[in-house]
Amino acid sequence: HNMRAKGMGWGRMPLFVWSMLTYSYLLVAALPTIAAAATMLLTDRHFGTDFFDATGGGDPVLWQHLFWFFGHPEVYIVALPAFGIASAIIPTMARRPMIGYTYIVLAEMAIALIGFGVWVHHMFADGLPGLTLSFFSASSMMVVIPTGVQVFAWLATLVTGKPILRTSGLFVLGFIFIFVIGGLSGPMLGLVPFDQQVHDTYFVVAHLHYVLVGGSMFPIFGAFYHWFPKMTGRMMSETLGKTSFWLMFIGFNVAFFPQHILGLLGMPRRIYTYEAGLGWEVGNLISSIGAFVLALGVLFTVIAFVRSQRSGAPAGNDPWDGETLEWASTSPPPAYNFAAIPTIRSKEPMWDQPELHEQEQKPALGLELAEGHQVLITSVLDAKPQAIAHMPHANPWPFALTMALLVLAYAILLDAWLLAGVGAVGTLVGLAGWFWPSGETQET
Ligand code: HEM
Ligand SMILES: [Cu+2]
Repeated sequence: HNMRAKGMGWGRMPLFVWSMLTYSYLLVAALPTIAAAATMLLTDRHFGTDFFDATGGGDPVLWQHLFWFFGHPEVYIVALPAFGIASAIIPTMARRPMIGYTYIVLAEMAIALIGFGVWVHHMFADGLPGLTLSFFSASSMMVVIPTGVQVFAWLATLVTGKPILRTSGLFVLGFIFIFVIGGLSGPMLGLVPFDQQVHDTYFVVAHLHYVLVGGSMFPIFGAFYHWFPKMTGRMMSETLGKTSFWLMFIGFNVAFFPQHILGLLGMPRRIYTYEAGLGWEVGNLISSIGAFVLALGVLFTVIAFVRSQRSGAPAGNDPWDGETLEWASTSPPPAYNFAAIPTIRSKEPMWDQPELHEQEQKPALGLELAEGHQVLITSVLDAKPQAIAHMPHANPWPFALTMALLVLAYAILLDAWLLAGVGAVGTLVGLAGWFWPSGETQET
């Protein structure tokens, strides 16, 4: 709120930023549950508590509740940023503003909210009371509405625009296609009698790959092609990119569509090998072939990446004629992004404010950002520039902290108490180092 450009308000925020905002709240609300559950599991395993152990009066179903109370919101934590990526690429690709901006924002918030009320659909085969199942079946169906709103807004924007099909756009179209199929198997699983038949079969594996790979991996590849020129200043090869897309798209569907059928034929998941002669051989063979094609597709993107690093054409500030502000700065942008933060008067500033295409902007109130990690601090209500803050530089402490935590967690798992002590001390040192006042962060 106090670090924004003048004129930047709720109604002008890029949809990608909206999705990241919604995602952040979801993350903060969902993670404590899994942290608590994991700690309880740890004390069950090592310190003799019985939270989840029926022999000591605990309840394993409690574990499932806690896990899925985190787990279902988590699938939207994965999906929301990807929805935001799609909403960022689609207007640039369709050459027109997004249709239903407000509805997309509201839909994402609705998804985040409803997402907290559906977790029991992962426990339909537990033998819970019928009324419970009906409630969670109904709430699961509700998610379809805001998800549909988004899909139709994207499609309407594409249909009424003049789309230019680049690699990033192909990945977004692939995302919509695959995600919609996953969005169809989801509500099927939300039907209690159907789910009790296919729970823990490959039908669920097919569903989760359609929604997660389609809903997250494809948009992330699209984002990579869209923003790579901005991040590095070099273009990626469209030929390699499009080849990569088609191999990935075909490979993905060949790999995962047959798993729907395998699931309906009763093939259970979470087993590493199966007896021959159960009728699942052909489906699995096709699936394996698809997996290799998918991997080959990914390889093409790796090649495109390496080649572009070495010899990609210069990208310039705005290779796609994009509508949002990042295309006004150089590629790659300086650490402080803009020497003078521009004033925003539109949802698509780069299309509506020709002055943004000129190199030099006048600094507001003589506050010019010039070097390193500087940001402009503005007043909360009307974004008046007030001060320049110097943000800390990148340092190794957060990484050191994570490594120490990793050692600590594994040491406890393995009952290696000496190592656990080392990990604990390392964690404390990491925390102290990270938060030690460095004198770098200051306002002028
Ligand atoms: C209307 C939309 C959706 C509905 C009604 C739905 C419903 C379900 C149900 C009932 C299951 C449990 C199946 C079982 O184990 O028997 C399931 C599993 C799963 N869903 Fe969805 N789903 C939807 C959308 C999504 C989305 C958008 C994502 C991710 C972005 C997702 C990710 C998953 C995952 C990862 C699993 C597997 C969890 C496991 O390991 O058991 N679903 N879904
Ligand atoms: Cu779920």
